[in-house]
Amino acid sequence: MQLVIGNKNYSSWSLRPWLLLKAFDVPFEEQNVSLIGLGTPELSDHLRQYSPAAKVPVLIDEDRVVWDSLAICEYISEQYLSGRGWPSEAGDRARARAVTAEMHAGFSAVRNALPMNCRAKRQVELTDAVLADVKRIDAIWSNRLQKESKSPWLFDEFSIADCFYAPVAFRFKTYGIELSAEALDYMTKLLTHPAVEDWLHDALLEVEVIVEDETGEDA
Ligand SMILES: N[C@@H](CCC(=O)N[C@@H](CS)C(=O)NCC(=O)O)C(=O)O
Repeated sequence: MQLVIGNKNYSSWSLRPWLLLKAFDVPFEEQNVSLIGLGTPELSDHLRQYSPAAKVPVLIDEDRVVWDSLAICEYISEQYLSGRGWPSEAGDRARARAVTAEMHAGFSAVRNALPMNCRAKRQVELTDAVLADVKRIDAIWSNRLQKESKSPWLFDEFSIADCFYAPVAFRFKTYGIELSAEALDYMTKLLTHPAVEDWLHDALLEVEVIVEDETGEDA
């Protein structure tokens, strides 16, 4: 099985399924594609050789091609984890899917204003829209403490929901976003997950610069 991903320093969408595979020790080969030329027809043509959507990540499992980070995580959970990608309790599972969907389909202000850029330390002006997204993410991260198990993760076990918020943890770290103590605790836990540390290690070895994702003043 192969996972095609973009530059580790920048590709937030790629991190999600990569982290799920690594965290659950599912064997796979990684294929790295440069995202230089983001949004250009040339890059789209290049990416179209892997999937019709011309985006990464893409999972290739023998004759199956799965694109879109959420679809890939669902596929991995079904095919390789007997459903363990999601919480086992139905209510938690529904909530995990809901917060994952919020990340997948929303938070566009954070996504646009604070591109993932693992190696950088930056300052940006935060608009009201960004602050509103940050507040909601802080609440999602803090609310996990209301569950009985007191697991450090969003639900009882590390899940797809955590994989979806890992790129946000990198974003908040890069731009020095202020969080509540509870949310900061979660962010620290995510950033010190061994698989997340492995991703960062690889990201820091990269030298390519994607100008479209370089935002803000050096901090
Ligand atoms: N909804 C998709 C979005 C994937 C996406 O936008 N990937 C970006 C890289 S992080 C990409 O491939 N961009 C190439 C381009 O826009 O040309 C997913 O969840 O996988």
